[in-house]
Amino acid sequence: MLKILHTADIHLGTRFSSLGSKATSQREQLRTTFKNIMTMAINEGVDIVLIAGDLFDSNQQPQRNIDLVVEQFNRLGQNNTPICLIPGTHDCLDFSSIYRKVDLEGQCPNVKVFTGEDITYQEYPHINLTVYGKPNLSNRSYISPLEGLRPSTSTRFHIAMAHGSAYIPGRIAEDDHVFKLDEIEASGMNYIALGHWHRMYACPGRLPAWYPGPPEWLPDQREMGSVLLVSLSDSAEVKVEPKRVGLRDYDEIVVEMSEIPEVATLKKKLLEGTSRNLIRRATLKGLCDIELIVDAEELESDLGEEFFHLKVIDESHPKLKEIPEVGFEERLIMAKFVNLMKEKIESSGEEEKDIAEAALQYGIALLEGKDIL
Ligand SMILES: [Mn+2]
Repeated sequence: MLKILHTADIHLGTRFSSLGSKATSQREQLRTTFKNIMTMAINEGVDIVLIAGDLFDSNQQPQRNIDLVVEQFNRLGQNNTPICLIPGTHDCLDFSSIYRKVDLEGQCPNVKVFTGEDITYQEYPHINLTVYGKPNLSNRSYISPLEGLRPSTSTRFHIAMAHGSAYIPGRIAEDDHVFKLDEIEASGMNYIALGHWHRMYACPGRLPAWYPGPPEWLPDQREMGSVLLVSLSDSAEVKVEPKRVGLRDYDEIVVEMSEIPEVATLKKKLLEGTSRNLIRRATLKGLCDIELIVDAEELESDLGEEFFHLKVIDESHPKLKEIPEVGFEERLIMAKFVNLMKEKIESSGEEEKDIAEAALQYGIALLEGKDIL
Protein backbone atom coordinates (compact mmCIF):
# COMPACT_ATOMS: atom_id res chain seq x y z
CA MET A 1 0.00 0.00 0.00
CA LEU A 2 1.28 3.43 -1.01
CA LYS A 3 -0.25 6.73 0.06
CA ILE A 4 0.38 9.98 -1.79
CA LEU A 5 -0.65 13.60 -1.37
CA HIS A 6 -0.94 15.18 -4.82
CA THR A 7 -1.22 18.95 -5.19
CA ALA A 8 -0.37 21.54 -7.86
CA ASP A 9 -0.96 25.19 -8.81
CA ILE A 10 -0.53 26.61 -5.34
CA HIS A 11 0.68 29.91 -6.86
CA LEU A 12 2.38 31.34 -3.77
CA GLY A 13 2.87 35.09 -4.28
CA THR A 14 -0.33 35.70 -6.29
CA ARG A 15 -1.24 39.39 -6.00
CA PHE A 16 -5.07 39.15 -6.00
CA SER A 17 -5.42 42.79 -7.14
CA SER A 18 -9.05 42.11 -8.18
CA LEU A 19 -9.88 41.65 -4.47
CA GLY A 20 -9.02 45.27 -3.64
CA SER A 21 -8.61 45.75 0.12
CA LYS A 22 -8.87 41.98 0.70
CA ALA A 23 -5.84 41.18 -1.48
CA THR A 24 -3.35 41.03 1.41
CA SER A 25 -5.65 38.80 3.39
CA GLN A 26 -5.94 36.25 0.56
CA ARG A 27 -2.17 36.36 -0.07
CA GLU A 28 -1.70 35.39 3.59
CA GLN A 29 -4.41 32.73 3.29
CA LEU A 30 -2.47 31.12 0.44
CA ARG A 31 0.51 30.77 2.79
CA THR A 32 -1.71 29.37 5.55
CA THR A 33 -3.33 26.86 3.20
CA PHE A 34 0.12 25.75 2.04
CA LYS A 35 1.07 25.10 5.68
CA ASN A 36 -2.21 23.24 6.19
CA ILE A 37 -1.41 20.97 3.24
CA MET A 38 1.92 20.02 4.83
CA THR A 39 0.14 19.39 8.15
CA MET A 40 -2.38 17.20 6.36
CA ALA A 41 0.45 15.20 4.75
CA ILE A 42 1.92 14.57 8.20
CA ASN A 43 -1.41 13.74 9.85
CA GLU A 44 -2.48 11.42 7.03
CA GLY A 45 0.89 9.68 7.18
CA VAL A 46 1.45 9.86 3.43
CA ASP A 47 4.55 8.19 1.94
CA ILE A 48 5.32 11.03 -0.46
CA VAL A 49 4.09 14.49 -1.53
CA LEU A 50 3.91 15.41 -5.23
CA ILE A 51 3.69 19.04 -6.38
CA ALA A 52 2.94 19.05 -10.12
CA GLY A 53 4.07 22.57 -11.04
CA ASP A 54 3.24 26.22 -10.21
CA LEU A 55 4.20 26.06 -6.55
CA PHE A 56 5.05 29.74 -7.12
CA ASP A 57 3.00 32.28 -9.06
CA SER A 58 6.15 33.70 -10.63
CA ASN A 59 9.91 33.32 -10.61
CA GLN A 60 10.22 36.54 -8.58
CA GLN A 61 9.30 35.82 -4.98
CA PRO A 62 9.75 37.68 -1.71
CA GLN A 63 12.25 36.01 0.60
CA ARG A 64 9.48 35.20 3.08
CA ASN A 65 7.77 32.89 0.58
CA ILE A 66 11.04 31.05 -0.05
CA ASP A 67 11.64 30.80 3.71
CA LEU A 68 8.11 29.45 4.16
CA VAL A 69 8.63 26.72 1.56
CA VAL A 70 11.99 25.67 3.05
CA GLU A 71 10.56 25.65 6.58
CA GLN A 72 7.50 23.62 5.59
CA PHE A 73 9.44 21.15 3.42
CA ASN A 74 11.78 20.60 6.38
CA ARG A 75 8.81 19.70 8.58
CA LEU A 76 8.20 16.76 6.25
CA GLY A 77 11.94 16.10 6.17
CA GLN A 78 11.92 15.55 9.94
CA ASN A 79 9.25 12.95 9.26
CA ASN A 80 11.38 11.38 6.51
CA THR A 81 8.69 12.12 3.94
CA PRO A 82 10.02 12.81 0.45
CA ILE A 83 8.63 15.62 -1.74
CA CYS A 84 8.87 15.73 -5.55
CA LEU A 85 8.19 18.84 -7.56
CA ILE A 86 8.39 20.05 -11.12
CA PRO A 87 8.69 23.67 -12.29
CA GLY A 88 5.38 24.59 -13.96
CA THR A 89 4.46 27.36 -16.39
CA HIS A 90 4.45 30.24 -13.87
CA ASP A 91 7.66 29.09 -12.15
CA CYS A 92 9.19 27.56 -15.28
CA LEU A 93 12.83 26.57 -15.49
CA ASP A 94 13.99 29.48 -17.66
CA PHE A 95 17.23 31.43 -17.17
CA SER A 96 15.86 33.52 -14.29
CA SER A 97 14.00 30.62 -12.67
CA ILE A 98 13.53 30.60 -8.93
CA TYR A 99 14.83 27.00 -8.97
CA ARG A 100 18.18 28.28 -10.31
CA LYS A 101 18.39 31.02 -7.68
CA VAL A 102 17.28 28.93 -4.70
CA ASP A 103 18.85 25.56 -3.92
CA LEU A 104 15.78 23.79 -2.52
CA GLU A 105 17.42 20.36 -2.69
CA GLY A 106 20.44 21.67 -0.77
CA GLN A 107 18.29 23.19 1.98
CA CYS A 108 15.78 20.32 2.10
CA PRO A 109 17.41 16.91 1.63
CA ASN A 110 13.98 15.23 1.31
CA VAL A 111 13.13 17.30 -1.80
CA LYS A 112 13.62 16.35 -5.44
CA VAL A 113 13.19 19.07 -8.10
CA PHE A 114 13.10 17.66 -11.64
CA THR A 115 15.40 19.82 -13.76
CA GLY A 116 16.52 17.49 -16.56
CA GLU A 117 15.58 18.66 -20.04
CA ASP A 118 13.96 15.30 -20.82
CA ILE A 119 12.04 13.05 -18.48
CA THR A 120 14.19 11.79 -15.60
CA TYR A 121 13.26 9.66 -12.63
CA GLN A 122 13.90 9.31 -8.93
CA GLU A 123 13.74 5.93 -7.26
CA TYR A 124 12.44 5.41 -3.71
CA PRO A 125 13.26 1.76 -2.92
CA HIS A 126 11.89 1.92 0.65
CA ILE A 127 8.39 2.53 -0.70
CA ASN A 128 8.92 0.56 -3.93
CA LEU A 129 8.22 3.65 -6.03
CA THR A 130 9.77 5.49 -8.98
CA VAL A 131 8.66 9.06 -9.72
CA TYR A 132 9.12 10.52 -13.22
CA GLY A 133 9.01 14.14 -14.29
CA LYS A 134 10.40 16.97 -16.32
CA PRO A 135 10.28 20.74 -15.87
CA ASN A 136 8.42 23.18 -18.08
CA LEU A 137 11.29 25.17 -19.62
CA SER A 138 9.11 28.09 -20.70
CA ASN A 139 5.59 29.40 -20.41
CA ARG A 140 4.63 28.02 -23.83
CA SER A 141 5.69 24.85 -25.63
CA TYR A 142 4.50 22.48 -28.36
CA ILE A 143 6.29 19.56 -26.69
CA SER A 144 4.24 17.06 -24.70
CA PRO A 145 5.28 16.81 -21.04
CA LEU A 146 4.72 13.03 -21.33
CA GLU A 147 7.03 12.55 -24.33
CA GLY A 148 9.33 9.58 -23.83
CA LEU A 149 7.64 8.46 -20.61
CA ARG A 150 7.95 4.76 -19.81
CA PRO A 151 8.79 2.65 -16.72
CA SER A 152 12.59 2.55 -16.34
CA THR A 153 13.12 0.67 -13.09
CA SER A 154 11.88 -2.52 -11.46
CA THR A 155 9.97 -0.92 -8.56
CA ARG A 156 6.39 -2.00 -7.92
CA PHE A 157 4.90 1.46 -8.49
CA HIS A 158 5.54 4.06 -11.22
CA ILE A 159 4.10 7.56 -11.01
CA ALA A 160 4.70 10.54 -13.30
CA MET A 161 4.20 14.25 -12.77
CA ALA A 162 3.32 16.55 -15.67
CA HIS A 163 2.27 20.18 -16.02
CA GLY A 164 0.24 20.80 -19.17
CA SER A 165 -3.10 20.53 -20.95
CA ALA A 166 -4.94 17.37 -21.89
CA TYR A 167 -5.78 17.62 -25.59
CA ILE A 168 -9.35 18.66 -26.30
CA PRO A 169 -9.78 19.50 -30.02
CA GLY A 170 -10.53 23.17 -30.63
CA ARG A 171 -10.48 24.13 -26.98
CA ILE A 172 -6.80 23.95 -26.14
CA ALA A 173 -4.02 26.17 -27.51
CA GLU A 174 -1.55 23.91 -29.33
CA ASP A 175 1.45 25.43 -27.53
CA ASP A 176 0.01 24.89 -24.04
CA HIS A 177 2.26 21.91 -23.18
CA VAL A 178 -0.38 19.62 -24.67
CA PHE A 179 -0.43 15.85 -24.24
CA LYS A 180 -2.83 13.34 -25.78
CA LEU A 181 -4.99 10.91 -23.83
CA ASP A 182 -3.31 8.05 -25.77
CA GLU A 183 0.02 9.10 -24.24
CA ILE A 184 -1.44 8.58 -20.77
CA GLU A 185 -2.69 5.10 -21.69
CA ALA A 186 0.63 4.14 -23.30
CA SER A 187 2.82 5.45 -20.47
CA GLY A 188 2.85 2.29 -18.36
CA MET A 189 2.41 4.37 -15.19
CA ASN A 190 0.15 3.51 -12.27
CA TYR A 191 -0.93 7.13 -11.83
CA ILE A 192 -0.17 10.49 -13.42
CA ALA A 193 -0.13 13.55 -11.14
CA LEU A 194 -1.12 16.48 -13.33
CA GLY A 195 -1.01 20.23 -12.85
CA HIS A 196 -1.90 23.33 -14.89
CA TRP A 197 -5.70 23.34 -15.01
CA HIS A 198 -7.30 25.37 -12.26
CA ARG A 199 -10.06 22.89 -11.53
CA MET A 200 -10.27 19.33 -10.37
CA TYR A 201 -10.46 16.98 -13.33
CA ALA A 202 -9.95 13.28 -13.97
CA CYS A 203 -8.83 12.53 -17.53
CA PRO A 204 -11.07 9.94 -19.20
CA GLY A 205 -9.46 6.54 -19.70
CA ARG A 206 -8.37 3.44 -17.80
CA LEU A 207 -5.17 4.87 -16.41
CA PRO A 208 -5.89 7.35 -13.60
CA ALA A 209 -4.55 10.85 -14.37
CA TRP A 210 -5.91 13.71 -12.28
CA TYR A 211 -5.68 17.46 -11.94
CA PRO A 212 -6.25 18.47 -8.29
CA GLY A 213 -6.84 22.16 -9.13
CA PRO A 214 -5.44 24.87 -6.84
CA PRO A 215 -5.72 24.15 -3.11
CA GLU A 216 -6.79 27.72 -2.28
CA TRP A 217 -8.98 30.08 -4.29
CA LEU A 218 -7.29 31.91 -7.19
CA PRO A 219 -8.83 34.64 -9.35
CA ASP A 220 -9.65 32.30 -12.25
CA GLN A 221 -11.09 29.53 -10.12
CA ARG A 222 -14.72 28.45 -9.95
CA GLU A 223 -14.64 25.96 -7.09
CA MET A 224 -13.29 25.34 -3.60
CA GLY A 225 -9.64 24.39 -3.25
CA SER A 226 -8.69 20.76 -2.67
CA VAL A 227 -5.78 18.35 -2.78
CA LEU A 228 -5.90 14.67 -3.75
CA LEU A 229 -5.08 11.78 -1.46
CA VAL A 230 -4.12 8.93 -3.74
CA SER A 231 -3.71 5.39 -2.46
CA LEU A 232 -2.32 2.48 -4.44
CA SER A 233 -2.99 -1.06 -3.20
CA ASP A 234 -0.40 -3.81 -3.58
CA SER A 235 -2.23 -4.90 -6.72
CA ALA A 236 -1.82 -1.28 -7.93
CA GLU A 237 -5.51 -0.47 -7.67
CA VAL A 238 -5.76 3.31 -7.42
CA LYS A 239 -8.16 5.19 -5.18
CA VAL A 240 -8.33 8.99 -5.47
CA GLU A 241 -9.92 10.97 -2.68
CA PRO A 242 -10.32 14.77 -2.94
CA LYS A 243 -9.71 16.59 0.35
CA ARG A 244 -10.92 20.14 0.87
CA VAL A 245 -8.14 22.44 2.11
CA GLY A 246 -9.13 25.89 0.78
CA LEU A 247 -10.83 28.39 3.07
CA ARG A 248 -12.54 30.61 0.52
CA ASP A 249 -15.62 29.60 -1.37
CA TYR A 250 -16.78 31.00 -4.70
CA ASP A 251 -20.09 31.28 -6.49
CA GLU A 252 -21.79 33.11 -9.31
CA ILE A 253 -25.38 34.28 -9.29
CA VAL A 254 -27.58 35.98 -11.88
CA VAL A 255 -30.33 38.37 -10.78
CA GLU A 256 -33.20 38.84 -13.22
CA MET A 257 -33.95 42.56 -12.79
CA SER A 258 -37.49 42.38 -14.24
CA GLU A 259 -38.43 40.52 -11.04
CA ILE A 260 -36.96 43.19 -8.76
CA PRO A 261 -39.43 45.93 -7.71
CA GLU A 262 -37.11 47.87 -5.40
CA VAL A 263 -33.55 48.17 -4.10
CA ALA A 264 -34.34 46.36 -0.83
CA THR A 265 -35.42 43.26 -2.79
CA LEU A 266 -32.25 43.42 -4.84
CA LYS A 267 -30.07 43.62 -1.73
CA LYS A 268 -31.90 40.68 -0.15
CA LYS A 269 -31.33 38.64 -3.29
CA LEU A 270 -27.62 39.49 -3.39
CA LEU A 271 -27.21 38.46 0.26
CA GLU A 272 -28.91 35.06 -0.11
CA GLY A 273 -26.70 32.30 1.30
CA THR A 274 -23.73 34.55 1.95
CA SER A 275 -20.81 33.87 4.28
CA ARG A 276 -17.70 35.73 5.38
CA ASN A 277 -15.54 33.39 3.29
CA LEU A 278 -17.59 33.65 0.12
CA ILE A 279 -16.38 35.35 -3.04
CA ARG A 280 -19.50 36.10 -5.07
CA ARG A 281 -19.83 37.35 -8.61
CA ALA A 282 -23.35 38.68 -9.16
CA THR A 283 -24.57 39.65 -12.63
CA LEU A 284 -27.69 41.78 -13.01
CA LYS A 285 -29.57 40.93 -16.21
CA GLY A 286 -32.80 41.64 -18.02
CA LEU A 287 -34.99 44.71 -18.14
CA CYS A 288 -34.76 46.96 -15.13
CA ASP A 289 -37.65 49.11 -13.93
CA ILE A 290 -37.01 52.69 -14.99
CA GLU A 291 -37.62 53.83 -11.39
CA LEU A 292 -34.91 51.55 -10.09
CA ILE A 293 -31.46 53.01 -10.56
CA VAL A 294 -28.72 50.62 -9.62
CA ASP A 295 -25.13 51.54 -8.85
CA ALA A 296 -22.98 48.40 -8.85
CA GLU A 297 -20.11 49.97 -6.93
CA GLU A 298 -22.39 51.29 -4.23
CA LEU A 299 -24.02 47.87 -3.80
CA GLU A 300 -20.56 46.35 -3.48
CA SER A 301 -19.56 48.74 -0.72
CA ASP A 302 -22.96 48.53 1.06
CA LEU A 303 -23.03 44.74 1.16
CA GLY A 304 -19.33 43.89 0.90
CA GLU A 305 -18.87 43.33 4.63
CA GLU A 306 -21.20 40.33 4.47
CA PHE A 307 -18.86 38.54 2.05
CA PHE A 308 -15.17 37.94 1.70
CA HIS A 309 -15.61 39.76 -1.60
CA LEU A 310 -18.62 40.80 -3.66
CA LYS A 311 -18.44 41.78 -7.33
CA VAL A 312 -21.58 43.19 -8.97
CA ILE A 313 -21.75 43.41 -12.75
CA ASP A 314 -24.67 45.39 -14.11
CA GLU A 315 -25.75 44.11 -17.53
CA SER A 316 -29.39 45.14 -17.13
CA HIS A 317 -31.20 47.50 -19.49
CA PRO A 318 -33.92 50.02 -18.72
CA LYS A 319 -37.46 49.23 -19.85
CA LEU A 320 -37.65 51.79 -22.64
CA LYS A 321 -41.39 51.59 -23.23
CA GLU A 322 -41.94 52.87 -19.73
CA ILE A 323 -40.37 56.21 -20.49
CA PRO A 324 -42.94 58.76 -19.29
CA GLU A 325 -45.09 60.29 -22.02
CA VAL A 326 -43.97 63.86 -22.25
CA GLY A 327 -46.07 66.63 -23.70
CA PHE A 328 -46.53 69.31 -21.10
CA GLU A 329 -44.72 72.46 -21.90
CA GLU A 330 -42.90 72.56 -18.56
CA ARG A 331 -41.37 69.19 -19.40
CA LEU A 332 -39.90 70.30 -22.70
CA ILE A 333 -36.37 69.63 -21.56
CA MET A 334 -37.23 66.07 -20.65
CA ALA A 335 -38.96 65.52 -24.02
CA LYS A 336 -35.95 66.83 -25.90
CA PHE A 337 -33.62 64.73 -23.81
CA VAL A 338 -35.65 61.54 -24.33
CA ASN A 339 -35.87 62.06 -28.09
CA LEU A 340 -32.17 62.80 -28.39
CA MET A 341 -31.20 59.75 -26.36
CA LYS A 342 -33.61 57.49 -28.27
CA GLU A 343 -31.96 58.57 -31.51
CA LYS A 344 -28.57 57.93 -29.98
CA ILE A 345 -29.61 54.44 -28.78
CA GLU A 346 -30.99 53.48 -32.20
CA SER A 347 -27.91 54.63 -34.09
CA SER A 348 -25.28 53.25 -31.71
CA GLY A 349 -23.25 50.08 -31.71
CA GLU A 350 -23.62 47.49 -28.95
CA GLU A 351 -21.20 49.05 -26.46
CA GLU A 352 -22.27 52.67 -26.97
CA LYS A 353 -25.90 51.59 -26.80
CA ASP A 354 -25.40 50.28 -23.25
CA ILE A 355 -23.91 53.59 -22.20
CA ALA A 356 -26.68 55.59 -23.90
CA GLU A 357 -29.38 53.46 -22.26
CA ALA A 358 -27.86 54.00 -18.85
CA ALA A 359 -27.52 57.73 -19.56
CA LEU A 360 -31.21 57.87 -20.51
CA GLN A 361 -32.17 56.12 -17.28
CA TYR A 362 -30.04 58.42 -15.09
CA GLY A 363 -31.09 61.53 -17.01
CA ILE A 364 -34.83 60.90 -16.56
CA ALA A 365 -34.40 60.20 -12.87
CA LEU A 366 -32.41 63.38 -12.39
CA LEU A 367 -34.86 65.51 -14.39
CA GLU A 368 -37.68 64.14 -12.25
CA GLY A 369 -35.76 65.28 -9.19
CA LYS A 370 -35.06 61.75 -7.88
CA ASP A 371 -32.08 60.69 -5.84
CA ILE A 372 -29.77 58.29 -7.56
CA LEU A 373 -28.65 55.31 -5.50
MN1 LIG B 1 -1.25 27.19 -12.55
